[in-house]
Amino acid sequence: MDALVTGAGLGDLLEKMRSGERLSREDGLRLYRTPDLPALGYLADIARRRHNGDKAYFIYNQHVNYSNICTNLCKFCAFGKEKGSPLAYEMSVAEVAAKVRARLDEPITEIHMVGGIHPDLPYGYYLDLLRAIKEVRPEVHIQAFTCVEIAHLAEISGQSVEATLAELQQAGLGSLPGGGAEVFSPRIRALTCERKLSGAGWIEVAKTAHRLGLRSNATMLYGHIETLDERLEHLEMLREAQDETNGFLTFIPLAFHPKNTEMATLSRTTGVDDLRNIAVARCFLDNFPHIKAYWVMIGPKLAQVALAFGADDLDGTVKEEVITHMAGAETEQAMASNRLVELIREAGRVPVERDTLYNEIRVY
Ligand code: V47
Repeated sequence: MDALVTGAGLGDLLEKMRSGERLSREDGLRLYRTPDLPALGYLADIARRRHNGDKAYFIYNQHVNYSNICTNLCKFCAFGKEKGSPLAYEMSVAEVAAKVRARLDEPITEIHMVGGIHPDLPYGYYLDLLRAIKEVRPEVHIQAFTCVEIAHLAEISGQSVEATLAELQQAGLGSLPGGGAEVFSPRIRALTCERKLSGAGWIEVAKTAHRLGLRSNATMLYGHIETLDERLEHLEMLREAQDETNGFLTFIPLAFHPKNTEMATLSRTTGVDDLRNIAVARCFLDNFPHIKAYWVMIGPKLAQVALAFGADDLDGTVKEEVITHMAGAETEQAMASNRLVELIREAGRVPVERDTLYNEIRVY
């Protein structure tokens, strides 16, 4: 296998991966550009093994999207709708509580809850959502509100991001999901999501959360109009932030789904690019403990293969995925836990059910 990597002209990077030496942006570009996917996968597997050994993770989680009403209306998003649109919805606190209550007989350990940037829901609504979920399911970990939503909540609460996060934490918030990061480049944000919190703003909210002891995830929405340089700029900003706070748990590359968006003329991502993003992320983000292959976006089959290209996590049961399905995802909206176990085992890894913070719940 070493010969494969040397033959691809990546022998120096093999040395770097083995010694744990940090990759430069130029190294990252070479990895993105190599046509030799098996060589790239081999390099990423060295890094994956160092971080996670034989283990691959999944979680028993439930997604809840309290509202799709959004003032940002990003061009790549099919989920967000203007208030008054026939497809717009918002759930009351009681409705969200009912969604959680309906699955009390399932061993769910995490509620993943995000929504749009709503023009007029009051700050108290968000605190009540957290409190209501905790009342129905006291043990559950609530991973909710992207950095973009947190910045909005700080604005409507009239407080600093830090004070807002502390209050949300008090009401039951356990950690932040990785959405809303998109591509940090100001060029991409101007072209695709001009009203959204800036990349630097996103990083600042994440770092503030980390300083309060709240862990968070990070994502990158790839496969639209971004360049390879812009992908690496994004990864480098995450790596630098992680050097400072060590608060990120996992990185999740999100494959762009064009259907029903304002960018619907673009094609879907390819399998090669999906694997490449996982592998480059695993090689480049040397300070991230986990890399997730989100089966909803790349399909369970490719997510399973991604376990040999740097990923160590398949996300989870999900239960009711909306955001990607509005944009044309053809995957199921939920996955049985025994299927996740089988996918992992067949890939030669030890399946581990984890909680949000990667504590092991059950080793299979
Ligand atoms: O914030 C929006 C992205 C995100 C599209 O933290 C799209 O563990 C693809 O962040 N095609 C939501 N992506 C999903 C997300 C997530 C999912 C699973 C796990 C975690 C985690 C986070 O999806 C949005 C946005 O960045 N998105 N539209 C689209 N058309």
